[in-house]
Amino acid sequence: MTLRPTRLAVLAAALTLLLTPTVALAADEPKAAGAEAPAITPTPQSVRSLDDRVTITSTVTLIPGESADTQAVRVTEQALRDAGAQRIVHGDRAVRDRLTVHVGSAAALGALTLEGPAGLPADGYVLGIGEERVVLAGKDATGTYYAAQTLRQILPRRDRPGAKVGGLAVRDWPATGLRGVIEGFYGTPWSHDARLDQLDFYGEHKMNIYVYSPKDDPYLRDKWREPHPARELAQIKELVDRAGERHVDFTYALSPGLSICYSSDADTAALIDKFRSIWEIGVRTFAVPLDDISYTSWNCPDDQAKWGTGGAAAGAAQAHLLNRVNREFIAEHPGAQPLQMVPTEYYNVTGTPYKKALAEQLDPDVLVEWTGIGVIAPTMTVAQAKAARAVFNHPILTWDNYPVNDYVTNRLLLGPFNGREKGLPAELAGITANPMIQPHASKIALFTVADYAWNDAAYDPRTSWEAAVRWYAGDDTRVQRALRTFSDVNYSSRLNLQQAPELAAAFERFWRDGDERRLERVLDDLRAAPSVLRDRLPEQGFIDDAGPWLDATEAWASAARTALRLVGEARDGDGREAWELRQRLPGLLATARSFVYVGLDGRPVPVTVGEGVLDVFVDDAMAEHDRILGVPGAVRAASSIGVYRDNVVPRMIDGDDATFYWSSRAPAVGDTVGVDLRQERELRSVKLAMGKSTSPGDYLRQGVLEYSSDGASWQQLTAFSGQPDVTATAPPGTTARFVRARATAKQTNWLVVREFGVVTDSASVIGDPPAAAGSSLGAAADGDLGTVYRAARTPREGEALTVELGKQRTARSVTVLQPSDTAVRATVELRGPDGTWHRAGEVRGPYTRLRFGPREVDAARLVWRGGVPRIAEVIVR
Ligand code: LOG
Repeated sequence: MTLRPTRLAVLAAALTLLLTPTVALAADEPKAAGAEAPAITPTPQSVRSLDDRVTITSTVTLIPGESADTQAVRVTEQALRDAGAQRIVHGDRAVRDRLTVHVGSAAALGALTLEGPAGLPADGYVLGIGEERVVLAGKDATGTYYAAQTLRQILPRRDRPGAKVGGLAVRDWPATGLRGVIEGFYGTPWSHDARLDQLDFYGEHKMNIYVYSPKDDPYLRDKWREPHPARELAQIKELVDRAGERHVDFTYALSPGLSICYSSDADTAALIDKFRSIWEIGVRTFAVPLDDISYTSWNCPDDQAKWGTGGAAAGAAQAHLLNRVNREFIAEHPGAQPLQMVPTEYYNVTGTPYKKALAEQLDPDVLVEWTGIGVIAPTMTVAQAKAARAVFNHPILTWDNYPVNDYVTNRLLLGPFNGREKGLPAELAGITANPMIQPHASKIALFTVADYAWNDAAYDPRTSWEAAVRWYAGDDTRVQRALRTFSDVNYSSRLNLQQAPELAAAFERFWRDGDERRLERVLDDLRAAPSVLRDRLPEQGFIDDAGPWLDATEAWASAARTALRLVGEARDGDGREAWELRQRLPGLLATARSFVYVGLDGRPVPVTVGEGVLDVFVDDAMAEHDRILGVPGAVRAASSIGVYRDNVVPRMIDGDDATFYWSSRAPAVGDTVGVDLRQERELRSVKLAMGKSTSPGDYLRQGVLEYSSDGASWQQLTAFSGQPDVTATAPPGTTARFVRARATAKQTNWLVVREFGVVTDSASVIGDPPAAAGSSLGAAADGDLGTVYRAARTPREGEALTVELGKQRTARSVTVLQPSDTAVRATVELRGPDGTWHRAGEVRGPYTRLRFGPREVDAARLVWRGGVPRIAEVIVR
């Protein structure tokens, strides 16, 4: 019988740990500047230093005991060699002046007066160091193996004998029985080498289960009846062997739900036969996932005849199949572990006929996998786990959908496991985490999963994440910094809402205190991080995994760095340099957005890093430049709904009817899409073009068009229903800064907006030459530095471009901005109250700023003197 640690014991253990912040290091280990002491991970339940120390002697006697297997011995020997031992001699008694290492012997703890592992849960262990001995004593063979892993982490790294190791007592056990990973995502399955590497990693981090269930391996789902090709089977066998060596239960999962006939003897036999063939290669743990299938339609008429329809029928049919597997296969194979299953309703704890049928009819020893409340559960609580156990009436194994990214393939999820309540592991049969498509990049999050699953009481997401980054980066502090910086911009998920918490804080601080130098260092580090990682990260697989994200990070950092310089120059009054920098931003942003991930379907997906932080900083920097220049800035589009794929919100104001914004769900009452004109303008008309030929139904079925001056109180322009194209004309004199469409009914279709066109008083720019195609006269004075008036031809004698200000104002300057590669010459003139024009100066070069004493003006004009005009903005202030 195993003893579960009481909550109190766990707390006491956590306290012990808090009081011993840096556990166990070589007593004479010179600490490298900035380097952390080697940490035991996952965080052990209790660690106590003993008032003694041992020496790693040149020859070490190793005495294998009752719970030592070859792997525990192998890991121990390697750790001793790495610590400077030159010869390891197996024996059965201690030899004077030599360090003695007992592997798998509880009795040998006696000399250290340490309590043995008998009272610990499975996989627990005691590790004692002192009295010229090291004792590794597992509750079982896995426990001893874990003791060896802990020893490996605490011994120093030396190339000759003599290192002193501080006395130590570790008493350690896991918070839950099963801890590991379910390769259960859609998309490119992990490679064979990546899986082997993962199994090593699990063993080192005391994870003991790997579920082999990639959705896109045809032999596990679509073609579940067919045998694996010989080569693949040989690879599975290699994985099974490796898993065994790492004390990991290799779990073979077969998902027949897409085509199985539950009542068919032949299908049941096919399933069991396949399991049998897998048993032959050494697998002892099996699963039948039935997620992501339809249970409202059967695959054969016999099932309908036997069970009828509905959830209860589906539950009964699934229980029938699973019980047959359980009785005819699992029970018939001594040594088989409990069968696991994923129910079709895996994502909540709502009582339903389906769950009731499973609860009542499925054999009680089958483990039920559950993702928490929601497919990607932001939080998981003890109460929810209790409710899951109650509603399914079975032991619960969580299928935790973190850090899986198959639903956001544009993202890497490098933040910690978070939002899982303390005490949860004790309610569960175990925890399996569904990882990213990228195996190496998954290790940061999985490190934290292992830490939580082993010792939730001591778990702190942020601390664990920092430890994960240090561990993965290795000893080089520069690499540690680079990995931390990179992980920070890939941090957020549904479990960690804040993206780039450290970078966001640095930006916030900059906007508060204006310390450009400090932020410069942060951004320089961010820009350098990808190349530091490429050159020096020990695990190159990460570099392959993260390729496009590394590229994007470098490019975003360059854009942000330029944006920062822009703010600096603008604030220092160097308008010319600021304009020069400003013009580089669109290109830098385009590059930053150009890197793609290509998945199994071959579709390139633009990757994102630091979204909502880096992009917002660049926007804010441009807005600051706008503010200093005195322009309102580009019209902005907004939606209260997310974005489907790369059909981003700005596409509804790009003037291109072929591109569109596509929502990531159906609009609910109150959802809005709209534009911010950035200043109060005279509103003429609104034209909303929704739907598209390939999804004509994706439009707002019922809604209202509204406008507002402050974004808080809104006036209705018109109401609409049942039409994908909506136009409305504003009553004369209407002014607004914000215009939006608001849903007034719930609907099932998603939303496509091709264009959200708002026509404002645009008669403010007149003159010649006319604008070239794709450009407009208005672009010269629309408050948006990103749009350019491009003349269709060379001006004729006397032609001019006139900007009407609409009313008289006191002006002190005119600024004329041209794209840097333009060299048009023009005379700037201002119209005074008497209607006559007065020369203010000449336009020369991309940036012209003419200053004068306060003058009343109501218009400005550029009288062309040579070149083909291209004007980004004329600003009268
Ligand atoms: C799938 C899983 C997928 C995950 C995240 C379960 C039980 N099944 O909605 O294969 O990786 O969501 O996209 C799932 O979670 N279904």
